[in-house]
Amino acid sequence: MTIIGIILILAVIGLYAFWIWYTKNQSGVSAKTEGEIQVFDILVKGVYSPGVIAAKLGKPIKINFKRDESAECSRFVNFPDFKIRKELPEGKTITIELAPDKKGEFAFACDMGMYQGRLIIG
Ligand SMILES: [Cu+2]
Repeated sequence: MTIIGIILILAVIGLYAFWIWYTKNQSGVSAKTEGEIQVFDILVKGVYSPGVIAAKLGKPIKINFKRDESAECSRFVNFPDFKIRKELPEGKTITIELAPDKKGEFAFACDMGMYQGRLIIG
């Protein structure tokens, strides 16, 4: 096999891995369930990680935000569709409880919109 052949195969594998990663990021990380509750853990450090989360309609949702940084920008998180604005003290885990009554995508963000996330209800 030639070097070019090997490079081509590696490129195809790389593209495939990227595609899987991209698809997962677009469709959202799914919840861990605690009984009937859908639970997500989001780390706030430079970004929301994960930034896209996916839940099912009809079961309550808890999102645990842990802000592991002192950057002023991420101090508050907003869920405009639910009229929620919460402070995230550094180093603490703050839980936000939601009970969406319809399917769709609901954005969440810091006060300035630099940190962006999406909750997908399907
Ligand atoms: Cu901000």
